[in-house]
Amino acid sequence: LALAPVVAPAASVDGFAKQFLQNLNFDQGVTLSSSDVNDQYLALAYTVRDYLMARWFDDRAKQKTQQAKTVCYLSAEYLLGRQLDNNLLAARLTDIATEALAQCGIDIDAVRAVEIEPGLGNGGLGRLAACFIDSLATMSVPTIGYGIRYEYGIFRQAFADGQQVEQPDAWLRMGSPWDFAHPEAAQTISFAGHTETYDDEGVERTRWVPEWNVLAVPYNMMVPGYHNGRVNTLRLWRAVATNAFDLHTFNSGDYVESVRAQTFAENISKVLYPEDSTPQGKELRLQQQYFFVAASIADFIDNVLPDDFDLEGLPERVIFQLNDTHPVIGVPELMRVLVDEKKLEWDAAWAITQKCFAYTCHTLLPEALEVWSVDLLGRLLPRHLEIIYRINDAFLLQVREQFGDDELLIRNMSIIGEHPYRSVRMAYLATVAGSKVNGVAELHSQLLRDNVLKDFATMWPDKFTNVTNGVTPRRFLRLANPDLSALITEALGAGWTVDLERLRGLEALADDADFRERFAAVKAANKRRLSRVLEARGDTPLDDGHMLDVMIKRLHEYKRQTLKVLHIVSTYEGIVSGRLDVDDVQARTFLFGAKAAPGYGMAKRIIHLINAVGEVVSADERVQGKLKVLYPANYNVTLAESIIPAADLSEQISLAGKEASGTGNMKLALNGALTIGTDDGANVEIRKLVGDDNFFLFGMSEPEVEALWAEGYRPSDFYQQDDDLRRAIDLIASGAFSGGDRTVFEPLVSNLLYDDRFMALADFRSYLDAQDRVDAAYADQDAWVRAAILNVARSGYFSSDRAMRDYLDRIWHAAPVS
Ligand code: 26V
Repeated sequence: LALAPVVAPAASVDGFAKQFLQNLNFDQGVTLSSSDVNDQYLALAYTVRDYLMARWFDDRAKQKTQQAKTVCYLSAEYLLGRQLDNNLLAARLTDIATEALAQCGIDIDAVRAVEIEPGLGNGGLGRLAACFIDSLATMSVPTIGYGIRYEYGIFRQAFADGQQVEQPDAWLRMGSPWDFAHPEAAQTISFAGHTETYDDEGVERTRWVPEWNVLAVPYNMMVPGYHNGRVNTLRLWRAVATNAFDLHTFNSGDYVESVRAQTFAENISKVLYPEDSTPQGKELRLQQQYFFVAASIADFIDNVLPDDFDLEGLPERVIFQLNDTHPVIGVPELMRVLVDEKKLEWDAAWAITQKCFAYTCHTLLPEALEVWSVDLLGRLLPRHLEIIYRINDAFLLQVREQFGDDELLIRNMSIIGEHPYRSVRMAYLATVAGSKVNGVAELHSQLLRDNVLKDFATMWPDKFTNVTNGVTPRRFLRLANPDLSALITEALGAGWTVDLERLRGLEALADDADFRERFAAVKAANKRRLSRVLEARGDTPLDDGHMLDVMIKRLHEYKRQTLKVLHIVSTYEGIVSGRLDVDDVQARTFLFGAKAAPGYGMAKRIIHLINAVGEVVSADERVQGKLKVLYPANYNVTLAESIIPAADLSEQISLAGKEASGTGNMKLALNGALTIGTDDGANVEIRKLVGDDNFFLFGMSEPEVEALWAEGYRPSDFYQQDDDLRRAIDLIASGAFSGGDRTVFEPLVSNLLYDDRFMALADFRSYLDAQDRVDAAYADQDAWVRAAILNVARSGYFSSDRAMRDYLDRIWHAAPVS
């Protein structure tokens, strides 16, 4: 009996209903009539799981026996979004489940709505990881996503008087049906202590004598491929104390002290990105990173590889992809495992390690490049610091061999920085150790080679490559935009979901008036759907006939939400001063979605400004309802799925050279929004593909930005020389949006006038001109819809399936298994 294969329940409405009711009774412990919607959600999730389970067992068993190379994606973030719909779709169960629940008298939409999304990421980087594991499963590539099971994900954002307040994201509160805890497979992860040498049968070796341990308990989640029966694994680690509870102390009455160890250990996976401005915060962050990476490497070697595997062969069996620098401590960790534990020679271990890692860089901002103080790293991971020093010594020797004794170059390239304090530069460590280093869009990869990692690119030109980001068409087109999906399928057949270049077939239809009409009807329906979603959240619904102009992304100065605000204020000022005839103004709704880092003061002021401007502009009768500003709180993946299909205009307005790629830009173009954007990140590639006629380009190019910096940028000059700009800024400064109080936005205004690191004022005129072109284009609805269709037709390149093929061919040298 133990050998009997696990079989999925019958894939019929009756089979599904039976399984669902069983799960409701025996797992949730309720009857249908006594169940509430959360019981129903959980039972439905269990049922979907039941269908996927047999395939999951199968794929995991094969992983051990097959010789295939496994992609281990190491990421501190996975911004998964809701799971139910995605998994129903992957398993072809959507219709069956809908019907089965209807037979039980349950509306599946109501059940869908109660799912709390796991927000285990901050933004683009975390969502990218989620898109990648979806594509890898859909392409049947053996993959394990490794990360952290944060108890609290990205904070919930609320507004109080227009200002952001953060609330904890207790996403596990109502149960977590999609993951499976395996406490029996826990790894012990060590910290601190010291190192010592010892004699190992005549060989001098080093060992680490740690001071304390925690347990890393794996939680497995299914990652089903789309319609291919493959189920990969996302393995997230939770920290648990080794000896949680001190009974003796408890009995003596010190209840707090008795659970101290538990609290301390469990803090490691407590919350996503805890504030890292304090030393304690920094230390916790490094603990998190080492915790999940060490657990993942040990797990792969102990549990995924066959027993007695010869580690010389490791590079044929695994690639550890480093999603930014967060997992880079895995490099010295693998060295430690190979040298100290498995007793390989240093050089052999280093040869293996270099082949097993590849590194993706996701930023160009110097302040976002991670460094760890030698002091902290040496205290928390003393053996790893020694290993890093040794890697660096060998590396710098190599630099001297190749470039001579150029001390300045040595100092610039050293993995150890000296100023303002001795630190380990994690991006450099990753670059030295990785077999490949990639940026995430063409421009970004070029700037990495030319600036950030220039000397490394000179040393190892072949190490550097580009893989332009992508997004999963399953979640961001098929699921988020069912009506457009149906229209596309009707026109092109169903294959586009896994072969997005097929969207090219829509180009011909852009000239078909009947198709344009149907496409426009879909957009209108999506706006009505978004409007209902907003209303249900307690937000303002949309007005009919408005262009929907969206800026949805994290709040950061380099992304320039302020530039968007200046456009709104300028238009508003034009109307109220009478210089603009309100009848000539295109009705627009400006929709923002953005969270600011809790400790990022300026970003929070910008949120306050958006809300303040929105309140005044939306309500002013002189505007006659022509301009509306909406800022629904707590923008997340779920809300994005409603906004993106409804959008007309996509704001991608970062200062050129600052946005590594962007992925929201891709999702919006794919759903038929036209982009107004700078030549930055993947915008460059979007514009090339969709064509200049279907994209509103503005602003300085990256070389122009450099030139203006070199010449000396004085934002106040732009303020003086541009009447519209001056009037917009003066209006903000006057207190018009702060009840007459001029102090509220004063820091923001002086920052713009005297600092403006991201050159909003320099690009203002060009931006306004581009917005005029947008208005003119929107006035010709037929031409606009044509351009929107062409955006969809030409965005197939931005599928994360294509991105995965690029990684497989050029970086991982791995392949799908049949
Ligand atoms: C982090 C920090 C932390 C310190 C303060 C400033 C700052 C600024 C940015 C970041 C983000 C770094 C990593 C990241 O999330 N990059 C994003 O990755 C996306 C996926 O590749 C890409 O589309 C975005 O353009 C990029 O910002």
